Amino acid sequence: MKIPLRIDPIRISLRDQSKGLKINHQTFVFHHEGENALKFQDCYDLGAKLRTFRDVYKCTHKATKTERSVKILGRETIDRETFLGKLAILKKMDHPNLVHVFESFEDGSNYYVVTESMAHDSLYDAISTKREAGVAFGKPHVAQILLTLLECLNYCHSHNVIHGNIQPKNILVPTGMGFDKLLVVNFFDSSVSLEKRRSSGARAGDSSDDDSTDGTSAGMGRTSKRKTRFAAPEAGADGGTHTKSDIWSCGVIGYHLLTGKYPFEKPSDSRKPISRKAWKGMDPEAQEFLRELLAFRPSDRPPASEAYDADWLALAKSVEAKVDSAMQDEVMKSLSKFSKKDKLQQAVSAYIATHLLAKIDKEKWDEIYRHSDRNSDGVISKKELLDGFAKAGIRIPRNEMDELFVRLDMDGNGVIDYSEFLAMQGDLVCQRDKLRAAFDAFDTDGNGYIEKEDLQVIFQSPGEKVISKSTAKAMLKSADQDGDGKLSFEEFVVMMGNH
Ligand SMILES: [Ca+2]
Ligand SMILES: [Ca+2]
Ligand SMILES: [Ca+2]
Repeated sequence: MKIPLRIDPIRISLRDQSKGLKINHQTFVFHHEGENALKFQDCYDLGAKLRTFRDVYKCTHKATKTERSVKILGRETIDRETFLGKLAILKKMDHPNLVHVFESFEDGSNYYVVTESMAHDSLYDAISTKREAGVAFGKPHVAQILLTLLECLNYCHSHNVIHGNIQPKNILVPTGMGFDKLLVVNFFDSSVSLEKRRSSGARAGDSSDDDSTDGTSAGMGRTSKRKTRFAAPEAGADGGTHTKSDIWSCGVIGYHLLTGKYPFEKPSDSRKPISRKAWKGMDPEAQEFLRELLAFRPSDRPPASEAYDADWLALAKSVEAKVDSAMQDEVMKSLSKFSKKDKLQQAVSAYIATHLLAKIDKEKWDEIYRHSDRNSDGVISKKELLDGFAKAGIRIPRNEMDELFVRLDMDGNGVIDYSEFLAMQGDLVCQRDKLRAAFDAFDTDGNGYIEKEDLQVIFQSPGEKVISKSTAKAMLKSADQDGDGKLSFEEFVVMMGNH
């Protein structure tokens, strides 16, 4: 018997019917609330609690049998507005080193945030495992961890998000993978959206001459905790509220990984200058780099966009995974030939890229994405794409390039985002088992065909008109080979193969 998947309606504007559908990584991320909404328990089997987190559990998505993680927050621990604010931050993030959110729920007692699986090693466990496997953990690995962290923070900060609680506990490494695949997690406890603070007239925390050390929290319903050893001097017990507080935390992590010690005895000592003794024995290059990150005044610390360029981090190169250049050329070639997909193909590709790929599926593609993102801001610009083409020996006339870029940039925000990049990789998204799961998701009533009515369910935004039957019909038309007005699985596979 088919377990109904019931994708909830897509929250996008349909003013222009199917032409106006903008599909991006948030397209299928729903918040289920209200009496008739799906409940977490309808869709997931709850598993064991994850060791490293207070409130994160394993869970299995019933419909696709995939393993995910869920953070469960009691309603009494966070007010609803705060919860939705944090959720909005998480949903906005689309980066290889950040976990993807699938959906969220609320019921009478809890909030549930379902993400890709977080059942990974903690940073320290990953280091021990590597050591036990005979890998000499040393400066290049520390450099790789810091480089990846800073790149990831550069993405967050350039999207106006402060993590606020960067510490080893909140860094995971998928088993068997390099530190460049680490995941920065736990945005819920501490993250701050600068946009929100700016719009509410609060003082923005990232202005470079703002040396506020009062550590006022942005009123995000935090519970009081003890300040950690990784927290910046200006941070309160609830975390940093300044982009530069994240930078400081990277400095402490680097210091700790290199020396096994902390630059201070007690967290409260971070308000005093670091003693000269603390730097003894560290090589001068590492010292110079870490001293900058650990500058007392936030304005004296470099922003993430500069910090990751530091000479010392070049050490990471020796342990970086080699990008498979043949595969990279292949990816570039397929991008250069990327033809306009219709909305249904785009939607299916986006669904697979965001919902059905595990970290291990994406490993090689992540490397190419990262490699193509020359300035490490987490997105691929037109210029970076051109450079990638040039490297692969592909020449594209300027006017064609503009057209191509419009096709590639599915949501029209002017850059190629991580999920867009993945969705465009036919070899990645068109594996048969993935196609099967996507077909089942789009066949909302489980009758074995994707029909107009299924699309009306899928492409429906709350409060807006359902797409018309004729629009839905038109969306099916090009793939409907036998003309019966609906798509069988085989027709669906052929449609997805046309890339
Ligand atoms: Ca870039
Ligand atoms: Ca885009
Ligand atoms: Ca159907």
